[in-house]
Amino acid sequence: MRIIHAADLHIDSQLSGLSSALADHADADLISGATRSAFRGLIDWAITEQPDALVLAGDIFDGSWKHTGTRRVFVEGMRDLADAGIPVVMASGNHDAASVLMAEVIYPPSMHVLSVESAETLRLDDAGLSFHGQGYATPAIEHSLAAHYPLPDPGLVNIGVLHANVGGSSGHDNYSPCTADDLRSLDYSYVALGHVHARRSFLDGQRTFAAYPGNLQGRSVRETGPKGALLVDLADPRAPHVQFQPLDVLRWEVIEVDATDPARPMSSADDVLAAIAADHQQLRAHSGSLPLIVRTRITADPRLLGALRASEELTELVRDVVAGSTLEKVTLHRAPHEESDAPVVDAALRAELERAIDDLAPGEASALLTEVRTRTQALLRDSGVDLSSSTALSALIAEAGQELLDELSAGDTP
Ligand SMILES: [Mn+2]
Repeated sequence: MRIIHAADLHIDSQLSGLSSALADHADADLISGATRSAFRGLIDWAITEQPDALVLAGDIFDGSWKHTGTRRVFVEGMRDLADAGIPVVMASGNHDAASVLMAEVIYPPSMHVLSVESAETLRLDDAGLSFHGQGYATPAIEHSLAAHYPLPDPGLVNIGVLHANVGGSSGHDNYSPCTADDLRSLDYSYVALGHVHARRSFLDGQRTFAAYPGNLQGRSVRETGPKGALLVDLADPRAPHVQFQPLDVLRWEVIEVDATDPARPMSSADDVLAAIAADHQQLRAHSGSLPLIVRTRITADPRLLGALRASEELTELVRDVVAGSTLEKVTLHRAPHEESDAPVVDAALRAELERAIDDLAPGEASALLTEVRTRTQALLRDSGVDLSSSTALSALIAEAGQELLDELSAGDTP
């Protein structure tokens, strides 16, 4: 008895943080179709594996926008699974709550969408499986859905389907909040989770009782490493065996180079480039032929940092040493001072700030641009600061945000 568990497919959502220059990139089609291709990969893999069911734990779609292509691709996948005799059990999440796409699709009868009204039980008697779950009626569910999930069905293998933030994971909206203990006390064999985009298993001793598969395809530099789905073997219902299958069609990675690391001293831009080249080689060795999108994050002392900042061609030089992969961005960071190396900003806050800066740069820049332009026209006329495009403004915002982070992190007292 086996199921495949996937979540957070966000079909047809676009990868973020890639500049418009990528439009002529060799992999442009691959990049724009990545979430869709990964979905197709999931369907093909399921047909090969022949599980007793495919479980989709929410955020299958990115939103309720009307995009006939998305619907067609999804329905084709569902029909192919139906032809292969594989039932699908799915629940909506915050992104596809009461989605137009969900409502208007005519599903094959082997596909089951769990109710958004109340917790529902769906029995696949032939397979000996009982699924319990509830989807999102509205995008923001602030109470715990799991609190109302039913008792396990005696004599069947019980599986929960839940889109929720377990344990208050930061960086994800705190929807349908619950604890790992809440899930364990449901007394199911396995709870198929969705919402948090990083893969994670919840263990009771050696026993996995719940897991997030993570999203199917990384979509930004915050979603790094292999992405895919889980094959859950329930031959022993008290000890599910969970195996990860990568299904991403391209992969995000961050190359971190610390020029102040005593184990790897670097004193020049050339040293830094050599270190990036070596780390990139390592990454390539682990990812086979899969296309990579990389950010390089360079930490250095003020002297070397100054030299790197002064180099107008740094980005191009880095692009050359990571040839074969797509360079998303190069970020520069000042190393903490030795005298006062306790950062002013702790790691969690730093991550929040970095996320805010990343999010602001591409999306919200144009509204901000209009505002800034009107208010600073006279002031900036002779400053050489270019606010004529949202790309230029985005770069400025990212740079300013980075400077702010460096100042806060360095623990520097004037
Ligand atoms: Mn979600």
